[in-house]
Amino acid sequence: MVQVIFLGPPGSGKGTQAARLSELLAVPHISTGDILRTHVAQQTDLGQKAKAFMDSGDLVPDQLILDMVQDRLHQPDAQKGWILDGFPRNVAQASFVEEVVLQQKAENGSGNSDDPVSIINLEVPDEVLIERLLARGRADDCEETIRHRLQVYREQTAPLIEYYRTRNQLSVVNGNLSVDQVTAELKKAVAS
Ligand code: B4P
Repeated sequence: MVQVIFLGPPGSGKGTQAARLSELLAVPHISTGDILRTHVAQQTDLGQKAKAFMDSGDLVPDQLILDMVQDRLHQPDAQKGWILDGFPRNVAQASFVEEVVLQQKAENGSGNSDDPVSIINLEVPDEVLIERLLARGRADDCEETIRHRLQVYREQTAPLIEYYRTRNQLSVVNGNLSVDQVTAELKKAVAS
């Protein structure tokens, strides 16, 4: 069972690389950012609640995110594996993933139940992140919001790096290479 989690700051290439690995490994790419942006575009109740947090660069509250991810992970295509992009982003979300992994392993029987979850941390220097995001120019890619997202990342998401490192689950990949070079490094990290 392929289970991959992408950590890394905003603009580190999580979305870019998760989409490529999803094709290569034939498992769904589940991006919480993309799901939230679809809700915002469709003006659902969740989208209307999430929008202000996303516009300011804050994390959307867990009580909104966890139900959304739960729904997605229960869809049939996610029963054989998944690539999570942008989730977990804090300790509460990481605990939720552990519960899901245990539950899916129990449901899948003993066959591949010992396959480890690959946790990938894409490392890219701040100045490169800011340059990439300004060039992308999404609604939340103005310099003030980018700096706030980086601060939120350092405070809430970066502690997960230590959390996974101490569990020997973490692979660190240099994200400051060409897109193809990063994909090549990721293939090695996921295979090992
Ligand atoms: P996300 O959608 O996750 O966005 P991101 O972290 O900024 O982008 P990512 O790292 O995926 O960068 P990408 O590959 O696109 O989050 C947006 C917002 O949603 C958050 O601020 C938060 O409000 C909310 N949210 C999402 N998940 C949440 C959660 N779990 N809990 C609470 N809130 C949540 O790459 C960026 C750019 O770099 C692209 O233009 C790309 O082309 C370029 N690029 C990529 N790789 C490159 C390379 N190797 N070389 C050169 N350029 C590259």
